Amino acid sequence: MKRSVVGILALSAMAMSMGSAFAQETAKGPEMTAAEKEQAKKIYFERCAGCHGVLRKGATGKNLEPHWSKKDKDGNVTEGGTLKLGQNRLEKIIGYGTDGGMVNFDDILTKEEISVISKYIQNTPDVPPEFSLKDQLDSWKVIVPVKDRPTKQMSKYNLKNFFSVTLRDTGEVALIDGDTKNIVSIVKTGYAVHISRLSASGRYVYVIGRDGRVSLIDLWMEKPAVVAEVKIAFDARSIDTSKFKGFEDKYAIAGGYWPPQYTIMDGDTLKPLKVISTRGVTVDGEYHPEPRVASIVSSFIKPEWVVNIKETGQILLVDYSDIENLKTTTIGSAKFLHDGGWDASKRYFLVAANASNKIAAVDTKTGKLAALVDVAKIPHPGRGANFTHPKFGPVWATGHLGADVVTLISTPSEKKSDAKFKEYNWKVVQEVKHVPGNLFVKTHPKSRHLWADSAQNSDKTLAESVSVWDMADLSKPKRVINVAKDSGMPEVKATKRAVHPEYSADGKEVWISLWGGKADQSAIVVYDDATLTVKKVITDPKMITPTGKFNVYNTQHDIY
Ligand code: DHE
Repeated sequence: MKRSVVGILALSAMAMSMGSAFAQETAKGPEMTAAEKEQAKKIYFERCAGCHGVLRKGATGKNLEPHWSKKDKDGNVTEGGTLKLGQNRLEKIIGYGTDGGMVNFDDILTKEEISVISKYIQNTPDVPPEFSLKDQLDSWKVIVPVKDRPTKQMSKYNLKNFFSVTLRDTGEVALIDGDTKNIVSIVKTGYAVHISRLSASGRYVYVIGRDGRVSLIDLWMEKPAVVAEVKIAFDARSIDTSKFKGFEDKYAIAGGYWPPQYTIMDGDTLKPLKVISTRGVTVDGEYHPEPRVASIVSSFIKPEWVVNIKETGQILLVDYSDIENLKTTTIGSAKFLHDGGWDASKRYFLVAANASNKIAAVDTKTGKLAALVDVAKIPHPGRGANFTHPKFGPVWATGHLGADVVTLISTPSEKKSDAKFKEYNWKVVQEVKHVPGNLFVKTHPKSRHLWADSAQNSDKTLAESVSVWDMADLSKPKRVINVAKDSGMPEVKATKRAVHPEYSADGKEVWISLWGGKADQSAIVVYDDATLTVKKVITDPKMITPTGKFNVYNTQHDIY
């Protein structure tokens, strides 16, 4: 209870600080009281900005500007902005969702909240302030200086099999020992941490909150704890570290949604060193004021980060060998870049251009676009899944939010024995039947199974279940596992979304989160990958809204 109050206060403070520099409203939307506006601003940040953008120009979600309109080739208006849609229609869309991929919010927001947010989006968008290097330095805190940190691991844990687990709505991360399944430590972080990434050495966990707060966790301490913190943006999703030989643990990089920029930091203190704006021109040649930083990954081939810019569709290769004289290669791909992962060789990074229904593959060796592959509606791979297909050789898999297939794309391999598969490279070689609403797919080099959730499916039973295929014979029927039932937790009205399969370090277990209501005790269900039976249900009163889970070894080495 105490924790969630603190979280709400922090958010309100942030919403207020953003509010101080907001522009005057110009659209004549419905009248709102100051209290309603504050309430709506917070809801918009927490629930809407991720898909629709702070300036509401649209990305994964539609444009939500009051006066926006879409015209056909004859100049007839085919779709209108929020003012044209009006209060009643907006309330229905927000409450019940749409076939176009908008999820329903009637189980998350009250009727009154839906009414307030519907009014808010008929008014001109607020423009939040910028966040400079100085602002970032002012927020920077080294809690345990490097000289006071351990020089070797102080505990006896098998750190390789630790899991960093996002407790979304409490603004915390749980560190769980994968061998015993005990929660070793719960650390306070930014709001709704999005991802955890590991330093090259596997010693540090870097996490980023949606509120842009980066926390550095030192696993070598007797009880792992946060040793440094910095705020790099008001709204953010991505983080990674420098992994190229000679730069291990030297730098970290985090990407902002608002302001649209990325920050390069010291790896072991998080001191912000350099801020680079991503505002610029889309692949269609139009200026965009809010090109947000989506996924970031560290190359193993060069001292470079692959930084994917959502709205412009530009993939940046940022060379960190000399950050004073930063060199960046800009590769045009397709708009609305989101999440992605490496192919099996770790030479190609495949990223979903989700609202373009494409996967872009960048060759990090040549620094060029290798392919732009058409896939089904709204691909959402997480980091994807790599395996050797019996007929088509090495493939990378992505699921979809808007379509009922898991798509397999053939990826190049330099192995002589794979030369026969070259003709398939960068082609969709198979679409495996699934259901819409799939967020994450996962496998492991030692496994014969491919796992996929369906967490965003509108059917409660499907959202609470995962599907598993035998990769040796994908024509065999998939096994559908009801994770909520397997957990033995009491049935409640709110959907407990089964989300984000993650393997243990040895590839023998698969962990699935049950993402329940924001006040409900929830669980992680651990399956034996060979038998597909429950091995353990990890639950605790503090286990609230677990979502992403990141196994230390697999995340450190990009194994998926
Ligand atoms: Fe995510 C990855 C953005 C909603 C859980 N998510 C990512 C990445 C981006 C992103 C850019 C890639 C980061 C990287 O690799 O560097 N996510 C967004 C959004 O903009 C969006 C659609 C809306 C929002 O408001 O945030 C969104 N994401 C969600 C959720 O609602 C999820 C399911 C639950 C949660 O915790 O919020 C969620 N996203 C995740 C997870 C990953 C992720 C677990 C990392 C997957 C991995 O295995 O690497």
